[in-house]
Amino acid sequence: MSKNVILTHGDLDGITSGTIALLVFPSSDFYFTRPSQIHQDLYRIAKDKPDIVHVSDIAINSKMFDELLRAFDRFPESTQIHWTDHHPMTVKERRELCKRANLFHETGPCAAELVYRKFEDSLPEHALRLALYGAIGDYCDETPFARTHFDDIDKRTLYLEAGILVQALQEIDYRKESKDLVHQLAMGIKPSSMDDVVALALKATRIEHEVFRYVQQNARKIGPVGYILDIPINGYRGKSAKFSAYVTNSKVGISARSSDDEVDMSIRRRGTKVDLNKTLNVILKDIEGSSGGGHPAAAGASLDRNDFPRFLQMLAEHIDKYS
Ligand SMILES: [Mn+2]
Repeated sequence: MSKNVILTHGDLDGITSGTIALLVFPSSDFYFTRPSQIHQDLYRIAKDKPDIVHVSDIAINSKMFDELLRAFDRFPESTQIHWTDHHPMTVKERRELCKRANLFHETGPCAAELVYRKFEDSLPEHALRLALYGAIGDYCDETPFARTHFDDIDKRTLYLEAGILVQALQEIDYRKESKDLVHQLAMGIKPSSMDDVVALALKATRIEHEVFRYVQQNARKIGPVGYILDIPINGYRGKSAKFSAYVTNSKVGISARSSDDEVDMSIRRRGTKVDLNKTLNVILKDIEGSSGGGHPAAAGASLDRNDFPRFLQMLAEHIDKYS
């Protein structure tokens, strides 16, 4: 039986890049995944011997890379694997991926832009808007591609439509409701016409303003690093990381959530060119059991709860030295 599978990330760039892939390969099975779990999903999917597998917006998790290559080996030769992504990867990772997958990789544009450009000739007109929503969602809206098309369509309207999605996604459980969203977007329905999504977006926006006030009153600062620990609401992590940099007048902001034995955090930079992905690669090497990475401007990490103060100290010293 012929079968196609799409795997993508749960944020807006993931949703839009996956939806564009769905327009290229209609009636594919659609799954959300993440860097730490992609190899397991591929293992599972390989059993069905699909014709096509399309992966987008999934960063390479260096610690899991060998597992990923082993998962590739489980597919029959006949399976075509497309891998489209914009997260940093090493030369070696790129070379290994190319051996088995049809790789389209650039840093700079969002994944949705890349999937759109790869399949442009076989896409309906409304796919372009999806690519631009993805660009806005991932702050990748200054590429030549994005600039050109923002000029073609009224960009203020595009930002409203994309903004509705960005905000609503703060309140949507991506494993459940996001699949409906994908199918509506694939049909060309505009976010402003999705009543439930609009209502969630407004609710999320009001919550966000409260989160800002909370961060303003509770953020702390160590040198050039502002941080907030355990905001009293789920989600809003990237946003509260940004806010904590701003309200403490810092170069880096962190929003951290602690559980019994672990701290998990989102990290953002502010007014500095320091590469957070590279910084984490350096610092986390010295912290056993930690993991993390992402983009130069936006990253995440998780580590043992007891290591959090030491991590903050190391990060502060590193930022002082390299920015
Ligand atoms: Mn992305």
